[in-house]
Formats: sequence, C-alpha cells, structure tokens
Amino acid sequence: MNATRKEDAVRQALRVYFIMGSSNVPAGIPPELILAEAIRGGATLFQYREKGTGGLRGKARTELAWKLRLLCRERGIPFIVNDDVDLALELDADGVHVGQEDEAASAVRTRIGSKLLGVSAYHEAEAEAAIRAGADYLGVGPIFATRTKEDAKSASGVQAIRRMRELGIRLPIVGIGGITAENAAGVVRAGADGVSVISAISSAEYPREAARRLATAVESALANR
Ligand code: TZP
Ligand code: MG
Repeated sequence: MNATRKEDAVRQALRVYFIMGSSNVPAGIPPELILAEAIRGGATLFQYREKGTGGLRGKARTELAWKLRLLCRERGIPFIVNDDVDLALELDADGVHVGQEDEAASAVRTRIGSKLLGVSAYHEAEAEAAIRAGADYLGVGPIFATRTKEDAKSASGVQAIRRMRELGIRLPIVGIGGITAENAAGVVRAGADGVSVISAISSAEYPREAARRLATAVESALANR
C-alpha cells in the first residue's frame, strides 16, 4: 500500500477505536461477545490491551488474544496489540500500540516492519518524537477524566489535539480518555480522526448500541468539519 493510501486507511480505521482487555468487561460476560457486538455496532478497529494485576497472563492471555484476533479478521477490522510486540508478531496482528513508558517506538517500528504503529502522546513534544520514530497514528489523551486507567495523567481537554493541529501535526490522531457519545463530537471538531474508548463500549449495557452512537457522533462531526 502506498503511503497516502495507508494514511487514508488509518484515518478511516481510527473512527471508532475500541480497546478492551479481560479486566474491562462486566463479570461473567465473555470479551469476544462484547467485541462482536461492538463490531456490529460500527467499531472500526480493535486494540487488545491486557493490563492490571487482575489481567490474564500466559496461556489464558494468548488464548483470548487469538479469539479476538480471529474475530477481527473474520469481521474485517484491524487488530492491534497494546505494548507487546512478541504477541503481535505471534498473532500476525495488524499493528502495535505503545505508550511513552513502553518499548521505544523506533525499536518497535524496526521489529514490525510495515504493520501499524500507534504511539500515545500527551503533548506536542511527544507527538513530534513519535512521528520521527515512524508512528502511523497518535493516541492523544487523556482528553477527559477517566477511571479506567489507574496511572492516567490529568485530563488535557480537546485543546491538546487542537494545539497539535495548529502546530502543523498532520498525522492521524485518535483521542482517548473519558470519551462518550455525548462528548465525541468535540474531540473530532478539535482535529481528531476518531475516538478511542474502553468503558463507553465495554461497560455499556448494550455494546452494539454504544458503538453505533459513537459512530454516528464521529461521522456527523467529520461531515460538518
Ligand atoms: N490511555 C489514556 S486514558 C485511557 C488510556 C488507555 C483509558 C481510556 O478508558 P475510557 O474508559 O475510555 O476512559
Ligand atoms: Mg503501554
């Protein structure tokens, strides 16, 4: 895929970017069921993010990752692994997402070749460094307060995205942190290509409906930008 086409495909895929690990789902509900519903509702990309003390490890983790990976392949959306290049390569994932405390983005780029590379950036200096390292997109946030990530920095507001765009950063951006169908439009108006959510879908009573509402909010904000 040439560079412009890849960038367009990335922008499309970032619209409703769903993230989940086993600890993000209500007790007794299989994660693959939530992912299937999210995709039916309009999730455009999935990131497997297994975190925390209660998170799965070893064989259980690999098995869940395979299930989710295969579901994404079957339904035709990209599957990205958070912070584990070995797992991403084993699963032939479509990409890897790393934060600032993870393996250096430039090293990840070397290891994954042309697979998608996403990098979390809190401010423009981190964004510039991620671009130099070869990121395909930036995850910017937390935009709003979140209870999902224990060590989250303070909420930046949509201003963090607006400022990156004003400074000329053109790489695809997805906002993250405390995003819901109610506040998603503002994130897109500030310059994001889409929104990334955990709890707005994984903890929703009806994940399909939750994804649909996010998709509608993002699409109408993009159409009116
Ligand atoms: N990075 C910044 S905020 C966050 C991550 C992984 C958590 C987002 O979860 P939620 O439930 O969508 O606020
Ligand atoms: Mg990380």
